[in-house]
Amino acid sequence: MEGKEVLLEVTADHLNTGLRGVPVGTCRTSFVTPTEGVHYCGYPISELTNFSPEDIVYLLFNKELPNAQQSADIRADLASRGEIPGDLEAVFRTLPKYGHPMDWISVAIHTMGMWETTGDWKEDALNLIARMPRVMGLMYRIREGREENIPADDTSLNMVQRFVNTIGLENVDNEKMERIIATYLVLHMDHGGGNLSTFTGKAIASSKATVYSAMVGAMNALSGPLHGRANQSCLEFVLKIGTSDPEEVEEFVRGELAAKRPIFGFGHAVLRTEDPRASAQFALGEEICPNDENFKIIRTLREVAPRVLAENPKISNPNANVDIASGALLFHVGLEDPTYYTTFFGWARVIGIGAQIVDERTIFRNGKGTPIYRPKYFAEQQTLRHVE
Ligand code: NMX
Ligand code: MLT
Repeated sequence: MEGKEVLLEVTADHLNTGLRGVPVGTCRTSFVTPTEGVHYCGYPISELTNFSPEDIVYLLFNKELPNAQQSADIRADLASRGEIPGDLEAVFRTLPKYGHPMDWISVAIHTMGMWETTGDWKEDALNLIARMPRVMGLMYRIREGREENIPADDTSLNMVQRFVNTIGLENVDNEKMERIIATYLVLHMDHGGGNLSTFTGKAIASSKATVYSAMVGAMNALSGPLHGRANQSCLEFVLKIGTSDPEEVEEFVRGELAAKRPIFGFGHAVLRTEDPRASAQFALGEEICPNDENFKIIRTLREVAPRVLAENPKISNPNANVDIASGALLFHVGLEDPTYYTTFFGWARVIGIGAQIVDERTIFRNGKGTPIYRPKYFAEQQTLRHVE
């Protein structure tokens, strides 16, 4: 986008709205429309759900889907970068086990940045992406106290298999787990330029802090209950509901609203229909676990909650968002503790945010990068005078 075209006349009503609707930049990796949701490099997400996570890494960094050779090359490239350049297991062993997994992930990313930062935006972003499967597996095992006999990282495996190999859960269907996690990653990698974690990461990187520092800030933004941690809360209340009976589910939803608690898994700042990422996960669930108890509950919630939320005209979108179904699917394949769910979101977002940081730092303004972020705030008194 170029030139002096007026994109938005900023009025006092735009203040204190969390920048809703205020354009602040351009994004090369993805955009979100209110009705079709996210598109990665022009492809609606509904067309991408069956691609491998590595192929979508390629897409977000290169803005085109890979051919067979490029697909093999990106897998080999990521595998070659997979080794963590320090003893992360030792660092994890020092962390409080009651600390939230998102905080463990932030510590891991920051520590890896101290061990090795090249200063090249793309190198650092790809290195970090390549190391995340091992980081995730180690974080899980050590925080859960399963510290013995951790298998070596096998970089001949793909990213999802490396995680599944490291976490080493017994009595689970690894193939199903790989399918659920691969789809999860593809659906969650990117969501336009303005979601809070992405925006935060790019804002930090605009000071020319490192990819690692920027990503830690992004993960911290994602860890909030209104953003990424909603997937944890969503399964927590699915477990609390404990029934798929529509009347009881409705009573639960009304009770939460009366207690002024959000109905997690519903609503969105931009979308005005059900999020296609939610629809894709419901379709996957109908295929692999239609009779799972939690899945049955979210199937009922999907029917009941939008109707109840729509009674409040303030709520712009009463429909299901991305977080409604992911927990039930992860639970089904043996990842039963919702406290960890936001880390999967974080793992996926490292990819989209990494690609967006690379674009902002190396492509925009003819390669100079966008300047340091510095929006304008009015003093409250100025605002009041302005409004009068
Ligand atoms: N449950 C209860 N209240 C809601 C909900 C909901 N699901 N959705 C919107 N509202 C309220 C919202 O809190 C706001 O109240 P107030 O004016 O008192 O601040 C009012 O309705 C208008 O909100 P909207 O303009 O419809 O939505 P907004 O853009 O402010 O917020 C969310 C978007 C996603 C933060 C909001 O829908 C929400 O809190 N949903 C539940 C939490 C959730 O599922 N978050 C995950 C979103 C996905 N992600 O990864 O970030
Ligand atoms: C996301 O995927 O980041 C969330 O849906 C939140 C958003 O887009 O604002």
